[in-house]
Amino acid sequence: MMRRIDRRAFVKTVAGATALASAHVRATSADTRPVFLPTWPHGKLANERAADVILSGGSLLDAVEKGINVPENDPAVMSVGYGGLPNAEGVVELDAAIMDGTRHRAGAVCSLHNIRNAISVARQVLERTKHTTLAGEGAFRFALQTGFEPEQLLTAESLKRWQEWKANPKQESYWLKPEGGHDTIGMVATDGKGHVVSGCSTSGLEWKIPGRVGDSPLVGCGVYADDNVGAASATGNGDVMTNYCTSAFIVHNMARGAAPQDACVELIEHIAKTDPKNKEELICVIAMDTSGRVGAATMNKRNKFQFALWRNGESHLLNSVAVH
Ligand code: SD4
Repeated sequence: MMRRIDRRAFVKTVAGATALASAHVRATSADTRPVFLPTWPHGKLANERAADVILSGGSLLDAVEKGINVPENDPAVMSVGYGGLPNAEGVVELDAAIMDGTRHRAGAVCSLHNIRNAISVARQVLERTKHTTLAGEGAFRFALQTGFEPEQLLTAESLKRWQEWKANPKQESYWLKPEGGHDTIGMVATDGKGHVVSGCSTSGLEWKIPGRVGDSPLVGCGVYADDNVGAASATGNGDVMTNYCTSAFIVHNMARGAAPQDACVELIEHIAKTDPKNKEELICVIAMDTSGRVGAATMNKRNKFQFALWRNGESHLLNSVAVH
């Protein structure tokens, strides 16, 4: 086994990532245990919660939902749930989706306000309605009907940041050009028995035009899961990624035989090829097949992308391969 420091440097290369993926093939071919793979460093705490849920008898959907609730509840994570940075009018609008690979069905909410656990509202859409996606006021009223408590999602810190942005005469806005930080949580997971789930939750791009919906709550973009193949999720500039149906693209690549790592890299290369300007964008994806092999890729070295891998009780924060 490589020491962790060597391993992290190693996976920065395509060769390293490919070898890492192969190692996961070997590690999981006889494995019937769960695997969780969320985006960004806050994914580590999400993994701990997800693992607790599944190891104490909860379903994989429960585990992914409860795992994603962790950054949603954490005001220090300023792109998800409570404390997420607001839109241009100072209103926090959340997007989330969860997809069940067994039923090939998702639940999703877009532009949800005043409810912190958007992924849990998305889960209720999946479990209690014949719809897939609810948006805006309808999503909010549905959340109230299904027992969620309304609350102010702005914290003192996120309000201050919005006021500073508003007061800045040189403020960047989406009428001009996208800009900003990211830390959406996307999570793909398997129960180790061939079942996969994909979940994603975000407050979207800060200072977005009110009503803007990103990739995260869109089936095939922020989430995709199919128990015949695997699952994928995404984080980064959703205004670009939505145009590529990122998660469906990756899962369809895997269906044609690509390993999760190769499927992620192929998607990134496709995005760069169709428009070379996209090489500058933050575009990050994660994937897992039904045997627990994993993949992750980001567009460029400028934007470092980390993901948290939980397997066999061990959790590691790993650096994704940068394709360009
Ligand atoms: C969006 N993809 O709304 C999300 C933002 C994100 O890390 O992933 N940030 O475009």
